[in-house]
Amino acid sequence: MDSISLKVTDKLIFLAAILTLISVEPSQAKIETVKGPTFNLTAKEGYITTPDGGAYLMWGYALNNGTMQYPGPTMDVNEGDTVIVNLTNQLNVPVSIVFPGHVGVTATGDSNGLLTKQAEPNGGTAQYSFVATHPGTYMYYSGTNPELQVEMGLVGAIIVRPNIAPPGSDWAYNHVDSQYDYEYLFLFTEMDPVIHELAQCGKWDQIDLTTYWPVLWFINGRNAPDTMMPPHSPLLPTQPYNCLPRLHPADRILLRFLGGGRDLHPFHTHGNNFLLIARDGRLLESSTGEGADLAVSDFTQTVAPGATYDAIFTWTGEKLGWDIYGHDGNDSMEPGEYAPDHGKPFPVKLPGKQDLTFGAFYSGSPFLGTMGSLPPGEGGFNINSGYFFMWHSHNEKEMVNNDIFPGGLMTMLIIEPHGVPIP
Ligand SMILES: [Cu+2]
Repeated sequence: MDSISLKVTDKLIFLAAILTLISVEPSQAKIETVKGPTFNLTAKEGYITTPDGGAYLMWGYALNNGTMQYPGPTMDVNEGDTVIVNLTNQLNVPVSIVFPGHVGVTATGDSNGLLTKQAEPNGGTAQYSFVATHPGTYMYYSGTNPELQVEMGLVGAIIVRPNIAPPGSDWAYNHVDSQYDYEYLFLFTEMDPVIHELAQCGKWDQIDLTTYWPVLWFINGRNAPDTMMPPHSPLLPTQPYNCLPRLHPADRILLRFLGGGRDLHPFHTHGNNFLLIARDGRLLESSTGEGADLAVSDFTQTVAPGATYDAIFTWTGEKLGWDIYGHDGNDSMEPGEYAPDHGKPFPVKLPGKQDLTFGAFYSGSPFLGTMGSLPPGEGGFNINSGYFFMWHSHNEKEMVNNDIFPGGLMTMLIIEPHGVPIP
């Protein structure tokens, strides 16, 4: 859908929640990762919270025997690295890790699982090793009873950095087509709370995975509006990662989409199409060295379970119909300004303020970086007078938290005026 109309009461509750929860300070623009190539993970239990007031028992991969986290730490390695992952198991069932998309994974461990070596319960260990031969976006997750263990939270992302990007330039793959200014992680999962409630009560024998019925949806382990809260919020000690993409006009941002659950998640970017440049850690090229010549422009990416996708998104205000800076013909152009619209007047007479439903994201002006007058008490979140676009699942049942709309697979893209730092 192209616009979301909320009942006024829903909207007020939603905005009040955002204003209460979100710091106006921006989040980081690089995906927060842990540098490898050696990682020590511990499978342990803990609790996460959801915006509807829920708290759920989870299993997660903790870094260096620290706090359980959902999802697991985002591993960051370079092409050619020999990656070593040491797993210690504090749970009371066997666990393991598989690394789809990597070849020649060697594993040692306490026991043989169906897919890989396992760490036995209550202190068992396993070790996995592989050479990261291809740059790209990957996942890791439990290869032991994954239907249950991935649901319980044993899943995370791996980023393999290419080795030929020029110094000071960020590329996702070994080609300039994958160059980006900022990158953002979108690891999608879903949850059936009944499974977690039965687990919390120790009623493992009553868990029926064939009646799986998710009612909570997550980006990087958080549901909207928590997706927009700062990373490492003290309110969410086991959910460290947020998802709040930001860019200036004409910047290129890399979106790393990962299907961590069991359902398809069609993720929709408002504001512009994206260019899908890679799937499952492979550039969409007709032959090696061609670049992303098979890239596809689209407005929704259906993210399949187990799959990963890399997309480049940019935005200039082209075809918006007016100069986003509100320049007259004598001003010099801003970087990334869409030239044919330079000096164009805003074509619409804005409605009277009494006819508008205001909100925290409104700047009071159609022009980027310009704060208009707002009634007392309105605005406040849009401190840079940016443009906000809702990004969300196009499977709109996934935009709730336990049937409470809006929530779930949703966040905001912020177009920031030039000069606003995106760290
Ligand atoms: Cu929409």
